[in-house]
Amino acid sequence: MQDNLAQDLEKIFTTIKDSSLHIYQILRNNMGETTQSKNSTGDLQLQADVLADEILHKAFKTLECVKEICSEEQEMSIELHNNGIYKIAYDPLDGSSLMGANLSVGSIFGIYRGEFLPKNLVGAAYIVYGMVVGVGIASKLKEGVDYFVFNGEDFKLQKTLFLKKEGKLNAPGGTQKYWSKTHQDKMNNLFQKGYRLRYSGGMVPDLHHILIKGGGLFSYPSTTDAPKGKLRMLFEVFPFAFIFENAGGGATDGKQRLLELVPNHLHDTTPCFFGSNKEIEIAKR
Ligand code: AFP
Repeated sequence: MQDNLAQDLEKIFTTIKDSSLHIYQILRNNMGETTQSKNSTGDLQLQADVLADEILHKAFKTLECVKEICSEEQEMSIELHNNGIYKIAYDPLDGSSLMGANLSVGSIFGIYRGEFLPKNLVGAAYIVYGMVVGVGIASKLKEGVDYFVFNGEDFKLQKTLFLKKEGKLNAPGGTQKYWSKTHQDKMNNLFQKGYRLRYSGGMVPDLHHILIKGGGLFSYPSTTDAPKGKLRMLFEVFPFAFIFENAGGGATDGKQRLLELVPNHLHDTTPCFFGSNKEIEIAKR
């Protein structure tokens, strides 16, 4: 199949925008419902998770250029078109445990040309379901993160987001009781400098908040209860690492660039820090 990256990404991003409206409808109809089924890592699946995954699977199947998909809700990846070029890894509904509280949740997408390796990422996107539906899009062909908002008729480009050198927000994930002393000191250091605590427990709104405000740090470190971190490389960490670097910031596991990591398994996790460059330097210390 002819590889025309700009056109193919346009089709994939349009499909993500269209799907966001169907998923938003489900969130409004099925708030907080659970099913008996469990996902591949044993989490109880909420009705909305299952339905969001089905919507995206069907939507990506309409694109000949998509070879394979890998969903956080499925154990294995699924082949869609033998002659396809791109592989899409996605978390159909991230933060579903926050739905009962009516807090914002999101979807996350990584678009790989070739194997599911960070060096093959050609684009990434997130959907944030809040008081409006917002879609952030990053492409290998363009700097910045294009942020679109649905205005009731169509998606309007609201702003192209870039990170400044430093920010004022600190979003420290994970159970503090299980943080290492080093991590505890890093977080205290930021708060002593006057950083504001902004953490909802939803990766998508928490990271979008830092992008919209132009800077800060989000962390989900290695903890004694989750030594390899909690967030998954393929569908959560690599897409947002791509997005933050596209916005002029950085993304590290505390030692190296997240986009240099190599997963051994589709559902591998990693400690992760995303932010503007000054905060990433602090995270690496
Ligand atoms: P759920 O999908 O179970 O709600 O978890 C959300 C999440 O994967 C991610 O969105 C958050 O950043 C992270 O977990 C929050 O984890 P902690 O509650 O341990 O900080």
